[in-house]
Amino acid sequence: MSERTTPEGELERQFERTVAAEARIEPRDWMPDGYRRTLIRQIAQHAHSEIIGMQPEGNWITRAPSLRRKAILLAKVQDEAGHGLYLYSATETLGADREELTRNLIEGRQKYSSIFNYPTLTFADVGVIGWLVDGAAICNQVPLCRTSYGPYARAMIRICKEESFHQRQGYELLMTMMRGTEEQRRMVQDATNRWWWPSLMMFGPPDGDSPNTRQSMAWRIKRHTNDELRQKFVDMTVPQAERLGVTLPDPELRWNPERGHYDFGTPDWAEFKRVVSGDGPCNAQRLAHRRKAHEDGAWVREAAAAYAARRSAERKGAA
Ligand code: FAQ
Repeated sequence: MSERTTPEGELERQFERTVAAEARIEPRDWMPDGYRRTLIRQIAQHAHSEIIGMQPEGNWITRAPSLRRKAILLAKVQDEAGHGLYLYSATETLGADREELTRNLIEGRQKYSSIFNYPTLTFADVGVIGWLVDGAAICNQVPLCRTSYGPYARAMIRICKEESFHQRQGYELLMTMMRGTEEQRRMVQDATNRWWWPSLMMFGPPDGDSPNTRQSMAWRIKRHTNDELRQKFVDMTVPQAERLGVTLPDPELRWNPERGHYDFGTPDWAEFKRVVSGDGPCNAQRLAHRRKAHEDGAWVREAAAAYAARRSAERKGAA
C-alpha cells in the first residue's frame, strides 16, 4: 500500500486541502508534527516577546511626565500582558504546557524578540517604541490574522486592534514632543536614531538566511517573507517620519521609482546575531527581572493550585 492511501496519507491530504482552501486548521484537526512544532515555537516566542516587552516601557511608568501619560502607558503595558496570555493559551490548544514554556524562557532555551534587549533612556523612547516597534509589530502581525491555525489567527485580530492603538499613542506623543522645546525635539531624534535599525531587525534575518520561511509559507503560517514585510514597514514609515520632522538614520534611504519602493541600507546582522544569542545590551537584565517576577509569584500559583484542589475535592464530596 502506498503512503498516499494509508489513513495517515488521507489525513495529510485533508490537511493540505484545508490549508490550500484558506480554511483554518483547528485544535481537533490532524496536523503534521512539524506544523505543530513550528507553531508552538513561533507562538511561544511571540508570547515571550509580549511579556518581556513590558519591561522597557514599564521602566517609565513611575516617571511619566503627567497623569495622562501615566494612565496611557499603564494601559498599554497591561495590554501587552494580555497579548502574552492569549498567545500562551493558543500554544495550549496545541498541547504545549505553559509552565514549561515559561521555564524555557527564563532558562534561556526559547527566544523572544531581539528588540526588547535595548534600553529605554528617555521618555521619548516610549513614543518611539509605540511608533516604530508597534508599527513593525502591526506590519508583521496583520497578515497573521490570516494564518492557517485558527486559534492563532483569532488571537491576532484582537491583538492587532490593540497594537494599532499603541502605535497611534506613540505617534501622538512624538507629535506633541516635536511641537515642544528644542531639547524635546533632540530627544525624539536621538530615540529614533537608536531604535530604527533594531526595529528593522524585528522582521527576522534576510530571506536567504531564514531557515523557517519556506516551509512556514507553504503551510500558510507566515503569509509574507521577512524581507517583504521589512520593505513594507520602510515604505509605510518614511512618510510618517517626514510628517513628524525627524530624520531616519540611513544615508542610503531613497525612493526608487523603478521598484516603486524605498531603497534602504543593510542592518548590522552581526549585531542581530549577538543580541539573539544573548549578548545584547539588556539580555541579562531582562531575563533576571523575568526570573525574579516568576519566583516572587510562586505563592500566587501555589495558592491558586491549593484553592483549585480544595474546590475539586468539595465537588467530589458533594456528588
Ligand atoms: N528576535 O527562520 P526565521 C511585539 C529567530 S511582538 C529574536 O526567519 P521565523 C509587540 C526565529 O525565531 C514581537 N529571534 O524564523 C510589542 C528563528 O528561531 P529558531 C514579536 C528572532 O519564525 C510591541 C531564527 O531566528 N513578534 O513587538 C528574530 O520564520 C511593543 C531564524 O529566523 C512575533 O513574534 C528576532 N527579531 O520568522 C510588545 C511575531 N527574528 O528557529 C511590547 C510572530 C527571527 O532558531 C512593546 N513571529 N528570530 O528557534 C513571526 O512572525 C516570526 O517568528 C518572525 C521570524 C518573523 C519573527
